[in-house]
Formats: sequence, structure tokens, C-alpha cells
Amino acid sequence: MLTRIDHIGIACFDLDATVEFYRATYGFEVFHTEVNDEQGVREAMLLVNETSDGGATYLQLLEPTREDSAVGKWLAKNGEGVHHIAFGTGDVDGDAAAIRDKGVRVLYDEPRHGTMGSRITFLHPKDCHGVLTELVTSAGLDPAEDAH
Ligand code: CMX
Ligand code: CO
Repeated sequence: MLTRIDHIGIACFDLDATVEFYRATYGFEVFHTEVNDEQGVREAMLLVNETSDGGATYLQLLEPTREDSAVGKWLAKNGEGVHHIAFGTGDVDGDAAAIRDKGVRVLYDEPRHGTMGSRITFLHPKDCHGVLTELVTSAGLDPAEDAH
């Protein structure tokens, strides 16, 4: 079950300058930074609020590390802006399978590595009324971890 907005993904050309804008303008502080080589991004997570399911809601600021990455291609075409939204769930595997059964393209066969040890997958924007949509199960909220 999707229980919260996990994050809003925002594509930018200059991560440090964009982090500083969010700090100076709104007072949001960096909670975590990470380079995700598989996704081709350098990212900063800014904590907005915690949520009743034990998770949280963030802004995810994304700077491409490669021009041919998803964010690099998108920036070249659109310029800076909102790139995707991400819903939080306790069961990304189950929710992705259920959504695939409804005819929406799920981009990965198995969830991949996301920020802070989370497991993530994406739904194709053309099947979601133009919105690239991510599903996230946070580390610590993931029942699959208990099986290890
Ligand atoms: N939001 C809405 N529409 C988008 C989009 C986005 N972020 N990215 C691409 N599209 C649209 C394009 O505008 C294009 O539409 P038209 O055909 O009408 O022009 C269509 O989708 C195809 O776009 P493309 O530029 O040819 O790009 P690709 O098909 O190569 O890739 C996608 C699109 C969604 C498959 C790719 O971006 C992807 O795999 N995304 C998932 C991974 C990702 O985004 N990683 C970065 C974030 C990592 C994180 O959140 O941790
Ligand atoms: Co994201």
C-alpha cells in the first residue's frame, strides 16, 4: 500500500547551488548526500517532514553525473524542474507487481538500489498521465530485509 509521498525529485545543473537555494529560501537542510552510479546522479535529500508510518518525506535534488543518464537527458531537453514523484510503500515488490497487472509499465524486473539503502522502481511516465513515478521502500521499513 502506498502510504506517503516519499520524495519529489528535482533535476538541477548545479547541486551545490540548488542546495543553497533551498537552504537560504526555505530553511531546508541536507539530510543525506549520495552518488548513485547506476542511476547516474549525485543527489541531496532534504528532509521536509516525518510521517505516521515511520517514514519521511524529502526533496531529492538530482545532478547528473553522465549526459546519457535519465536525468542528464531530461535536463538537456527540458531544463531544470520537477523530474519525478515518489510514493513510499512498505512493499515495493508487491505494489509494483499489482500495478504491472493493471497494465502500467514497471521499468525494472526487480527493484534496484535507491537512496539510503532503499529499494526503488519506476513506472513509465507515458502510462501515468505524463508523470514519471517512483515507488520506494525505505531501508528499515522493508520486510524483505528480515528474510536475510
Ligand atoms: N517525466 C515525464 N515524462 C518524461 C520524463 C519524465 N521525467 N522523462 C522522459 N519523459 C517522456 C519524454 O518527454 C518522451 O516523451 P515524448 O515521446 O512525448 O517526447 C518520452 O518520455 C521518452 O523520453 P526520452 O527522452 O526518449 O527518454 P527515455 O525513453 O530514454 O527514458 C525513462 C525515459 C522514463 C524510461 C527514463 O527516464 C528512466 O528510465 N527513468 C527512471 C530512472 C530515473 O529517472 N533515474 C533518475 C532518478 C533516480 C532516483 O530517483 O533515485
Ligand atoms: Co527519486
